[in-house]
Amino acid sequence: MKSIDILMPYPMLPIAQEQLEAAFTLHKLFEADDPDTVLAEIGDRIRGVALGFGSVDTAFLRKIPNVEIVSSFGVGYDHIDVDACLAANAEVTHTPDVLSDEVADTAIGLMIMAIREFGQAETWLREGNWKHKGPYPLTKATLRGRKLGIFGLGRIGKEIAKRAEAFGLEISYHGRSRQEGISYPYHASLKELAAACDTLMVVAPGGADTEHAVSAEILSALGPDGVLINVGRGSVVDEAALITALEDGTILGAGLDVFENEPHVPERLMQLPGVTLLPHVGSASRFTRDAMGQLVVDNLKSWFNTGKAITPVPEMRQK
Ligand code: A2R
Repeated sequence: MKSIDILMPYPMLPIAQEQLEAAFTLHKLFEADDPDTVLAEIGDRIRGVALGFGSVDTAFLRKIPNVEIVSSFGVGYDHIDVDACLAANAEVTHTPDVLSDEVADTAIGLMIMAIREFGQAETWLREGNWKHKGPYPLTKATLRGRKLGIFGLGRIGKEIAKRAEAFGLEISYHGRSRQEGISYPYHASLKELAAACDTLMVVAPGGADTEHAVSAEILSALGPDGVLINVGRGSVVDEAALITALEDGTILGAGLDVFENEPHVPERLMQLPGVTLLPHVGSASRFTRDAMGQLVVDNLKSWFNTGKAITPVPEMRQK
């Protein structure tokens, strides 16, 4: 496969970079002094893209007119214009399943942190308050008796539900349709789900269809004991509406791993005491990130060896 040219626009983990370098002719665009000039020179030869970061749109695809496959790192692919890839006859792959357990662990950890204020309690200890002022105040909220509403009961959502069952939480969900063989109650609208639960877990994908789905109206339906957890995509939540809802007590708290404009987190959000914030670490262990990197490599190798990718995005199966 050494005769096959692969483009890597941004750095990737060693596990991916080293294997791709050994198997293909790898062009590391991020090492070029002038990436545009390099791309103009080699663009026609590129047959595959290993995408760890950055977006893919029509303008980019025009620079690599003979591309056959875009192998993307991560399960979400809202940064890739799939219609443009279909029009360019380019396969798109992602890395589902291998990260589901890790993200579900993060979601549960974040939920408990947000509800029991463990981040704030640790700061209390580190700042010497325990010794000088006494115990950390009792938390307003508890996990006991909580009703968990999952927005996006997919691969990750189901792993979250499995874990939440062990914590004794009552579970229901919303998605575009009721799922067969799932016993958790289904709510036909997100508003109905928010009204029925007090802990809303967002694990739906980003993109135009879900943009700002969690609006002021949804937060109001969630109510004053409500806690919002987001491990899906920042774009799904109207961040300005969320800040207002937290400030005026429309909801109780939030645990966020994803934001609208990463890595920028609004100052007003950071000032709020009842909020737990993580820097998008859902899948970020070496173990899981290596598994994702390996799948990026395996998709490319499979495509060029057999003409089939291992984990194409769903839209590719419909073509
Ligand atoms: O709507 P359904 O029944 O196809 O359920 C999917 C749901 N979903 C949506 N729900 C409401 N409105 C939408 N426009 C919409 N689009 C999708 O989200 C499905 O149950 C769930 C997504 O599950 P999976 O496709 O299995 O994705 P996975 O691996 O759980 O990852 C979810 C997201 C990623 O897209 C990243 O943004 C993040 O978690 O890492």
